[in-house]
Amino acid sequence: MSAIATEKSSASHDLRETREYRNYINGEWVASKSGKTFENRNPANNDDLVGTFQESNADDLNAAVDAADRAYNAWRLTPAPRRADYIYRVGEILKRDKDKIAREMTREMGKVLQETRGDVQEAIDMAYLAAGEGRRLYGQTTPSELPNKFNMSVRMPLGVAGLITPWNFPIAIPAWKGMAALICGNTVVIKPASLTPLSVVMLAEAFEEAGLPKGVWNVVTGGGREVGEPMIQNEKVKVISFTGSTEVGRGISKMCAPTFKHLHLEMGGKNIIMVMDDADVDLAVDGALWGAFGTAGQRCTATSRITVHKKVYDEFVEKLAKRAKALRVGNGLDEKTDMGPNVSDSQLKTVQEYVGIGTNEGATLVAGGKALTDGEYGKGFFHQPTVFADVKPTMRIAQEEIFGPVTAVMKCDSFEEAIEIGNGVRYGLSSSIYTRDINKAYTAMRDMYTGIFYVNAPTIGAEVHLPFGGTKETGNGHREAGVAGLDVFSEWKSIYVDYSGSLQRAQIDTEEI
Ligand code: UN1
Repeated sequence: MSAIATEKSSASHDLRETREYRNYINGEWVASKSGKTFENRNPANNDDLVGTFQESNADDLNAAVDAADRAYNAWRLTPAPRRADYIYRVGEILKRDKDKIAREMTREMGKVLQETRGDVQEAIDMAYLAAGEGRRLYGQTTPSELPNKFNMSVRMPLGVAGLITPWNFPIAIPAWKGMAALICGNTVVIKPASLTPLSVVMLAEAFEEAGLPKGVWNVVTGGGREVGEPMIQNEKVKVISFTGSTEVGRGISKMCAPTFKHLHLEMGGKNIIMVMDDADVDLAVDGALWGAFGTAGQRCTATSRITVHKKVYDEFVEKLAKRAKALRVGNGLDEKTDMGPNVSDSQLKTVQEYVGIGTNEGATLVAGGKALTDGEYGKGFFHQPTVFADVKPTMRIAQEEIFGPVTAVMKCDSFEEAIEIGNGVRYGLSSSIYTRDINKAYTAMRDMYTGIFYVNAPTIGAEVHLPFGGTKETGNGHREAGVAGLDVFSEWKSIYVDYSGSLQRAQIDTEEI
């Protein structure tokens, strides 16, 4: 309980006063036409009201889309290096305010300060990456098959980009999506998760301070039904980028299909660490602990499965359980806390439900397994870091995304079996191997069908300059961040310039050899 007891002293400074926040539409902070607001409370302490936010409706959303649509032409025609200047400036502002923003984010969604600082850092990294792209946005130039003809391809923007963002990376993911959209020349309307609207408001404040032209970046808070669906249905919105559950993503996919609206989906994961018999076991335990319990397991990339070679299985399980039990759970604003709360009561309930499912399926609980409710814990949504051992790959806890501090350890007999278990789920986001055998590392690198793969590191920790996303039911073939992320927010235009002064017919007027 020590982490909780000291919370007040460190949490009391530097936080914002509770107040009502508004939507950001056409460069103005405006109230919803609904006249309604919703509350956002600290998941570590429900007495702490972070703020109230607009419970917006379709009218608000459509007003934001109209503003973004009106701003589009001028923004599209602004040279990309100039667009980059604004984004770079946002990076500088975020850097200046990193600690302040991180504190608000911890208060808003619970993860520990080190991690919310990392979240803001990821947005800063993305700002610099996107700003750099302003001077690249490379297309191709190619020779033509005909004389006196010039061929090239260029990226063109799509128009208004609609972003629906999650609560687990409240600023990093809006930055991945939004900055890539902006640098390509799109304007943006963003609907943040209702559990973390303040982080996206803070990002909008940074864009406002950077002097971004009115209407280029708009924020509308509210529910999926009331704001998200009208966004998907609005024909002026040319691309939707969504991060969230596979279930919701499937629904969005259906809504976009009739009009062929461009859609980028980043959804569930059931990521695995594979520990081989030649691994550095202590290093693997370090990785598993961080991968499973960082962000209280609430990352798409969280290590929710581990398979361990039978020769080192007992040692690994014993060490992991011991370390998991020693983690200090508490308010993330306290620097001594290792793991914060679940983001909401419903997430906590899901975790509890899965602990029940795992127990009934016959897995062995070797660490945790309980919600924390004593004293100050009772004001939040805390759960113990939980490790199940003796899990079978077919069990639900080894197949379904839990999105909480629960990991499932399975024994395997061989490298080949590890790969089979690893690929034996419907998701394909991230996977990892711990081994000292370079041949095994490379074979796994080739054979694991996931969008992200790590060697001797856990399943979390992607950097912004490489593509982020996954295979199978994790995604729909797109990636965000990196240069690949630009593909979501641009279309290719191939251009042929014939300066021969005569009609030259491709495929016909070429000389045969
Ligand atoms: C997510 O889990 O949704 O790779 C994003 C990572 C972070 C991003 C995670 N950089 O774990």
